[in-house]
Amino acid sequence: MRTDTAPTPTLLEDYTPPSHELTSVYLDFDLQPSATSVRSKIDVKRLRDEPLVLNGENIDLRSVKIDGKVLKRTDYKLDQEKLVLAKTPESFVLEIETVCDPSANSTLMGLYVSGGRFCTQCEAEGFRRITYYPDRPDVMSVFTVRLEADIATYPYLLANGNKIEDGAVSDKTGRHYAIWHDPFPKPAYLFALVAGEFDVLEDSFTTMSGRHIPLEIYVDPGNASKAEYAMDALKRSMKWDEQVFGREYDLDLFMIVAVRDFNFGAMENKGLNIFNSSLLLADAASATDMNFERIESVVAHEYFHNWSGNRVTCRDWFQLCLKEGFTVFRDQEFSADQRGGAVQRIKDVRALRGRQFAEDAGPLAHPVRPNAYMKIDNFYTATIYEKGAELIRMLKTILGAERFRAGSDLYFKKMDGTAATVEQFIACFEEASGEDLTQFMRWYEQAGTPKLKVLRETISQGAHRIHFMQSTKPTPGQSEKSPVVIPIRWQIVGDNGALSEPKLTLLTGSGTSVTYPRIDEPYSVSILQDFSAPVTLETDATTDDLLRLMGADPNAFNRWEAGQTLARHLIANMAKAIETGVTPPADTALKGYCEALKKTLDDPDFNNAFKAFVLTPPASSEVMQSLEQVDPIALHEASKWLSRAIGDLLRDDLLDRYHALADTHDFRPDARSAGRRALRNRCLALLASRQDPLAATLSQTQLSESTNMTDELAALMALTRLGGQRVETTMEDFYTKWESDPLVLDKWFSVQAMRRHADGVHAIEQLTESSRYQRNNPNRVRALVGGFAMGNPELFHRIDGSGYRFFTDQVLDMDSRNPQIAARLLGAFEIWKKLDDRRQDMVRGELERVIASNPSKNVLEIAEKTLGA
Ligand code: 0A1
Ligand code: ZN
Repeated sequence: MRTDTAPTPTLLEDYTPPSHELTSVYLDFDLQPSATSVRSKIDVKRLRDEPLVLNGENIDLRSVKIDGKVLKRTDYKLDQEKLVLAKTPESFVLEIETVCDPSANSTLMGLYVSGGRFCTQCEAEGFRRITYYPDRPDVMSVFTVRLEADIATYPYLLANGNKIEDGAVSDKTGRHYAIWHDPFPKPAYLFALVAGEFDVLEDSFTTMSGRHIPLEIYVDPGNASKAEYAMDALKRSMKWDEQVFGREYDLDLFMIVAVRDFNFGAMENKGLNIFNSSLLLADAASATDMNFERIESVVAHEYFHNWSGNRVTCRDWFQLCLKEGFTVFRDQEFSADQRGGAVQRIKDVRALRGRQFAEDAGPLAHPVRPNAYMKIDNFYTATIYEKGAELIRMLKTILGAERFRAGSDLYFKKMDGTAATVEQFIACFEEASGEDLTQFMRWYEQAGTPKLKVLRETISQGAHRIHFMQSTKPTPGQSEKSPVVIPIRWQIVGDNGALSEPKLTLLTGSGTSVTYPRIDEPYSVSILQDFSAPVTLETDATTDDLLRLMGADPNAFNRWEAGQTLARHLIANMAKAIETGVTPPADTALKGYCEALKKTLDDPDFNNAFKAFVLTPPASSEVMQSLEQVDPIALHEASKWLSRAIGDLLRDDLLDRYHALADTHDFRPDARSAGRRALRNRCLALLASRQDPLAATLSQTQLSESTNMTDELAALMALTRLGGQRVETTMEDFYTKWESDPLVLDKWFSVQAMRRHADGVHAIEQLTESSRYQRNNPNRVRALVGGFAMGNPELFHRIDGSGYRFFTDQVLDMDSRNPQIAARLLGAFEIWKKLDDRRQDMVRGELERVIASNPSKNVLEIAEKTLGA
């Protein structure tokens, strides 16, 4: 919605409790694609003598009644955003009738139509597009919902809770209805309905107290077998939450529905999770191992929300991390148990560094619990989710597993059925553990990634001291920073492994030091093992230290980390050399680095998934964070240079390994098989980076012979990296082969977005205009426009500005239909202050153009903040 008045932010300090309580809500939907009528009947109790404010957007109000009496237009105030009843009785029945147009709803918030089916998305503020309602998470109520629709087009009618009745509508031919009741009080953002034709995959789970729960996954007709992996992941999640957190499922039925048009990944609506089909459907032929892995973790995430989010919800949206940080932590722990701790930690830290650290160091930095926002949709960020999860992880590290579990048990017991705050959450851990967590709260309040500086000093008789120091740079709106509590896990490591037990030091002030006795052999210190805190590290470690840790650190995560640190230095140095036009000196560190890679590759103690990560240097976007300002193309060249150098120095090993890891049995999506494919395809990618002719042959063969999407896509990407005339026909062949599978076509669009094109940005522009593109479908837009901005530095950062211009045009085009997605895309400019001056000027121009175009509130907030206006 466009607004001419300056929008005002919502502030945490302005929070006031609800003025009215809704004891029960009855909703009656007459579902018609272009005019759905919604009648609500709500039992209301006044808590304070204040007006009742009901939010509403883009809906037609037909009538309002109090205790059966129709209100006159002068009895209430109505504007574009709310309906206000100034005076209400102490307790009364409120009835409201509205009409909305789901078929014209391109925002995908509220009630909309996707693939001819009705579905909803109400978090965070979508329910107000369905009916007038106090659309805030601390207003919880018991919902009963009646759905009515054509039986032929909409054979399934689903809503939250348990179905209590269904049948034909007696006086209307061809219409049927269903009534659903959810006994657990919930806020409106957890409401959901779905109506349409589906295939259903059915299974069941018996809970720890012996309750039999039918499980149903609803998918497009013909896709049921593609939901089998999700079903398996769901059952494993249900079991895991019982065993690890003591949480049992509560309703009589659990349903998941897959939809193709969805703004986010998935949504935890009570008893009726709705998923973006890309995070639910998978089979060997059409989905990659990464897809399987994501499905497993998102199915778990949404299921875990049933307790951390639904049974205990958030008082207001400033507390979003309460459910998201905690639930991400829970899904990470689940994945670690399913797939191996070290590898999972590497994945999580890569994601954190890639997205959250960039956010925390840029113009959009905000605390894990922010204190102001324009559009809450813009705050579903890596900081709230991923940094939020790191805070919970630190809490567990500080308290230890047992006291952490006791705190979690207490939280669920004490806060069940309420809308809670971060303070209440932390208080439960304090009560259960006896620890004072006052200082820990700073992690929630302070934005920015703390820097941990570590220096070694030799003291008397060869003994050593390590100094740990912390500092955090100012972030927008927060110039002063106080020390946070940083748990640092460290250990002394010699050439043959551990020389001490791992220790945990808590840094609470700006600095502290620890001492350790003389050691009579060369050694290094492994710091921040398993990434014990979300900080950046600055140490005095030399190349020799990093090489020693790469080869001997008993902490697998830190072995990987040492390699990443070394690679970051190599890439940054090369980028500087390219930028300034000087030839870099022959680097002995490079040789040592590659030898260490080879040693890991040959080490039988490590699994293939781990080896694949060790052989993957950090992305240039990550290296960018450690630099002040850089020419992004030079940085990209430097990153390619390192992959090429690894390919050159390890060519024979990579080739041998590629052949040795060939598949011998049918596809299995388990972690071990996926690790094998990951390492094999990593070898292929490194060979392709050196333009090895053999890599072309291997990729061609792999492309034509593979029976799974992981190998097929890896081969396709290797071929696009190798370039040459055959790329165009290969891409076309792939398209034709997968023409009827939109999820695979999204992959095709991503490859197109990220590859080199002879005619530059124009090629991407043409793709947006082709009939193959679907500009209303978020997955497709993310694949092409998002893939271009985040994954094609050569074109996006073109010095003629054509990449930035094209991208901005696409954001503005999207904004006219779906502001949430447009605002999210625009986040790609958050790194602009790291770019060279010339590019900064161009990005500034684009951001100013966005602001001048009268964009949505979502886009305006991101553009202004990015610009620093
Ligand atoms: N709560 C969901 C995802 C979600 C994210 C953003 C939304 O609106 C702005 C809505 C839902 C989850 O964490 O899975
Ligand atoms: Zn979530």
